[in-house]
Amino acid sequence: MAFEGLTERLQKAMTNLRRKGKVSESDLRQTMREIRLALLEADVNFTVVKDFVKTVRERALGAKVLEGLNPAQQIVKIVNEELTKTMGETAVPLNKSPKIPTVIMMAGLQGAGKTTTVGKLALKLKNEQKARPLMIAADVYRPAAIEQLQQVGQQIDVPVFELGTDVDPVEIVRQGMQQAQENHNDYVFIDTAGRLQIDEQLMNELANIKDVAHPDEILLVIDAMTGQNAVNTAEGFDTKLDVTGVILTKLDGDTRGGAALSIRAVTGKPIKFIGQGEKMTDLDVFHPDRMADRILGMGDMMTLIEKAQKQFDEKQAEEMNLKIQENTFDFNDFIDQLDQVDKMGNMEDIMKMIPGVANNPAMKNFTMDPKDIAHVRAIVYSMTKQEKADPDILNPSRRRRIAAGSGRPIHEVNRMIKQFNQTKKMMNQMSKGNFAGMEGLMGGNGGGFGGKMQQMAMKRMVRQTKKKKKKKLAKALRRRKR
Ligand SMILES: Nc1nc2c(ncn2[C@@H]2O[C@H](COP(=O)(O)OP(=O)(O)O)[C@@H](O)[C@H]2O)c(=O)[nH]1
Ligand SMILES: [Mg+2]
Repeated sequence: MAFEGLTERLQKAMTNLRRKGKVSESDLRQTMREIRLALLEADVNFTVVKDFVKTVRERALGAKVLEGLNPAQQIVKIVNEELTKTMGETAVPLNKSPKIPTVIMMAGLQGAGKTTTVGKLALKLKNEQKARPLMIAADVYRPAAIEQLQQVGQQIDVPVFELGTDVDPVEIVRQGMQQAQENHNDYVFIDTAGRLQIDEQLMNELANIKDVAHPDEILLVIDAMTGQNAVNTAEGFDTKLDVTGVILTKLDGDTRGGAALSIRAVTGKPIKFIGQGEKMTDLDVFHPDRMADRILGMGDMMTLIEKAQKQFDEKQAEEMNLKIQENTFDFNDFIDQLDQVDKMGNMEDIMKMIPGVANNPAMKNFTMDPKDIAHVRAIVYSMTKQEKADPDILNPSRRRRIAAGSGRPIHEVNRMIKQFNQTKKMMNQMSKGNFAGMEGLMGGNGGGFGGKMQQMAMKRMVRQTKKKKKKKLAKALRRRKR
C-alpha cells in the first residue's frame, strides 16, 4: 500500500504527542525530529523536508499553540495543512484551448506510463465531456509502441494516427495535427518516446515536437515508485520543455511518497492527475488536501464518495438519501447497494479509502471474501417481501426459517441483521450531522488519535456535501408531494 511507512511514522509521532496532554517546546522539537526523519525516509526531497519542518515549527510556536487548548490536535492540523500546501493547495484543471483542438503532449522516461495515461485521459474526457480525441503515435523507437497505443485506442474506441516507425516523429506529429484539423477532433494527444534516462537527443526531439504542435499542455508523466530520482528527472524535462503539469502514476503500488510530496515544491508545476492502477479507468484528479488526508491515514473519503456517485444515477441517489434521512432504509435497498458496490470494483480497495480503515492495523490482512457477500445475499433472498421491507419484524422464529432457507447458521443470520441495523443507524446519524454514535462503529478507537482524525475528515466531508444534499433533498421531497 502506498505511503504505508510514512503514514505509520507520522501517526506514531503525533500519537506520542497527543498522549502528553500538555506540550512543551522540547516535546515539539522531538515530534518535529520524528516527522523530519519520517519524511526523509519516505524519500522526500531534503530541501522540501527542511522547509516543511521549519514552517510547521514556526506556526506551532508563533500562534502560541502550545499554551492553547488541545495543542497536539492543533499541531496535527498544522501538519495536515502544510502537507496540503506542499503538494499545491488545490486541484489544477487541465488547460483548454479556446479553439479546438486542445493539444496535450506527454513526456517522461520509458515505462513511466505515458502510453497508458494517454488512453486513460482520453477516456476520461470522452466520458466527462463527450470529447472526440485523436491520439498520435510518435514513439517510433520502442518495439511495439505503436501497437500498444492502437490496442489502447481500440479498448476505449479512440482513433490513433500513425505512420509506422520509419518516419521522423516530428513529421508524424505535423501530419497528425493536420488530420485532427480535418476531422475536427477537439483533443489531440501526442504519445512520445521515452528513454531510460534523460538524454540530449530525446530532449531535442521533444522540443521539436513542441515547436510543431504548440501544445496547450505538456504533461510530465512520472512513476511515483522512483521517489527522489523522479524529482531530478522532472527538473531535467522541465528545464528543456517547460512542462505545464505532472501526472504521477503507480500510486497504487507501495511508493514511499517522496515524489508526491516533492515534485510540486521543487518544480513549481502542479500535479494534475494520479494513476492508481493499470485499468483505463484508474486515473483520478489530484487533490492535494485529499492526498494529505491519505498520507496522514485519514483515508480518502471524497474520492470514495465520488466513485460511488458515479455509479448511482442521480435519482437513485436522491431516493437513497431520503430513505436514510427518514430511516426507512430496508433490505431491498441494502441489496441495491450491494449491487452498486459490486459495480464499483474491488471491495478491498474501496474499504481502504475509508477513514480509520486505511492503515488500521486490524485491516492489514483484510480480505473480503466474495463468498461472504454471496452468503449475505442468500440470507436476504430467503426473506419474505414483507421482511425485506420491514426488518423490524424479524423475530427469532422468522430468523430460524431464514437460516434454514439460506443454508446459513442462525448466528450468521443474527450477526448480519445486527450489522444491518447498526449501519442503518450510523447512516441516519451521519445524515443529520451527528458523529457521536459513529466512533464506536468505526474502528472502536473513539477517543484516540484515529477517532479524532475520522471526525475531522467526516465533518469536512459533510460540510462539503451538505449544501448540495439539502438542495437535492428539498427537490426530491417536492417531487414526491406532487
Ligand atoms: N500499477 C500501475 N501500473 C501502471 C500505471 N500506469 C502505467 N502502468 C503500467 O506501467 C507500464 C508502462 O506503461 P507505459 O504506458 O507503457 O509507459 P511508457 O513507456 O511511458 O509509455 C505498463 O505495464 C502499464 O500498465 C499505474 O497507474 N498503476
Ligand atoms: Mg509508451
